[in-house]
Amino acid sequence: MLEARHTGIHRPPLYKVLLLNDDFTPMDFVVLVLQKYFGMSSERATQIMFQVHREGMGMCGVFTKDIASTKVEQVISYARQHQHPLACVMEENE
Ligand code: TYC
Repeated sequence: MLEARHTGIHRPPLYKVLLLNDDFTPMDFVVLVLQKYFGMSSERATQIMFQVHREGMGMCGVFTKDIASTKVEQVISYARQHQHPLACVMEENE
């Protein structure tokens, strides 16, 4: 049988994109970011924003490496354009 370990064919590693809490970025800006870059409804975006606000961190989605790093760049660049310190990182999805 052809197994992945023999063929060298594997699923691409996936990466979580995470938002981190801070004391300065306005709540409505975070909701807007989640809608604009992650296609969330305003209800879902509000849930995730409050989760980040309460727990310190929350997941925006899981993507391949290139897509995840593009999302992180877009979020950070948009936040800086608006002078907000919002932090967004990616992490390998074990
Ligand atoms: N803690 C922020 C406030 O009280 C809101 C916030 C939520 C900021 C999520 C960042 O990723 C974040 N205005």
